[in-house]
Amino acid sequence: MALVVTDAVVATMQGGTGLIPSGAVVLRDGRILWVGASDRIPDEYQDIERHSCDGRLVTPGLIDCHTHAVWAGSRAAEFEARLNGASYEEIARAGGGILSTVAATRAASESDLIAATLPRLDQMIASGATTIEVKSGYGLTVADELKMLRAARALERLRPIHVVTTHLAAHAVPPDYKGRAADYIAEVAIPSLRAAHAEALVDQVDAFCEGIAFSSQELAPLFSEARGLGLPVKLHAEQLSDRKGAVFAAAEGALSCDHVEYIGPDGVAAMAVAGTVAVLLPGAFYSLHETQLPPVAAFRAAGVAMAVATDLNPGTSPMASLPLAMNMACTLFRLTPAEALLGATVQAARALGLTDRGSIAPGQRADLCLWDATHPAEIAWRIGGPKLHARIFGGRLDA
Ligand code: DI6
Ligand code: FE
Repeated sequence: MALVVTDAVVATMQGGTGLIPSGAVVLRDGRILWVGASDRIPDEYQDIERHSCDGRLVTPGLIDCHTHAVWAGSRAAEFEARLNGASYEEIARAGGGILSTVAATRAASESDLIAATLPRLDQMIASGATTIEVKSGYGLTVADELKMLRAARALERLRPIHVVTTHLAAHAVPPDYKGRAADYIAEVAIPSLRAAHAEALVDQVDAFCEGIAFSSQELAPLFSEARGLGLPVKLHAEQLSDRKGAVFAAAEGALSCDHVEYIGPDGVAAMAVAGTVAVLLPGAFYSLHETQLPPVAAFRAAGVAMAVATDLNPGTSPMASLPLAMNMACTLFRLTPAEALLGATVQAARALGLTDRGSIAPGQRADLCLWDATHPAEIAWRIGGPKLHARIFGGRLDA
């Protein structure tokens, strides 16, 4: 299988957007072989089938590095309650919020969960995603966490998408462990991680470090278990308050700290030293009517890479479109359009510990997006993004 994409505005995402105004990309056997000017395609590739982009923008396939895409049930009533004055934390403490999705997810079978997820997955694909991360965290028993991870793994067999699975049993303390968070970690989170790893269901480990969830002290045994299993860690840190989660996670060598609106200078410095990526999730900020902005200028000054993701979930970010998240990252957080696109490609790959995708360069996976656009800034500029003209997944055009 080989294909040459020609007459494209190619955003290679190497050294910024790395724009090639009239570019071509040679693909073979699921990999990128060559990228350069359309009139410089080497002779050895002259016989390969060509697809003209007629001047359209081509980017790497987008990478959504933070989603809770698998869930059952609805949170529309909670949305209304919040508009009537209840806060996200009040609802959570009263047993709603994440725990209401837990009840619905426990009641669903694996195939129910897959069926509920596919329409959301199709929206992500239609918006340009070629790799997505999917977390567990709405099961909170060993069996239900495994069921979620199996459903997440199944998605890859049903659609042209790469799925990175994340164990997030430390998302909330279930009612039967109320006030016993450390026991929950020991009796459910760690055993479910071991079982998921034994079944090859888990690629990385995440947790929610927050007043309504877990402290870093409670999470330490889980992260050390992850290390023992050779699994990378990441953390929902400083979303609603500064719990010093980023300092803890960076010291554990975390791939990313996510949300980070309330992070302090100590957290930023720790992330810079560890090379931990800041994953910005403007959909949750928007939905929760947050006013505390993530310290974008401090991340830039410290050289902390910033990724952008949807945080697709029923509570705080019912949003499947990465281009919309990129628009929000620019409008709400003041990222530049180039930073937002880097955030959904190069930096998102880093946040997942993946080196084989995120840019258009020889050796990278042949996952590309062809947009009805002519400049990379258009993806973030248009609210919801320009139309995806076609998608190339594993070197195959699936227009
Ligand atoms: N922070 C979030 O924004 C999501 N999880 C988390 O730890 C929200 C999940 C939910 O409300 O269902
Ligand atoms: Fe999240």
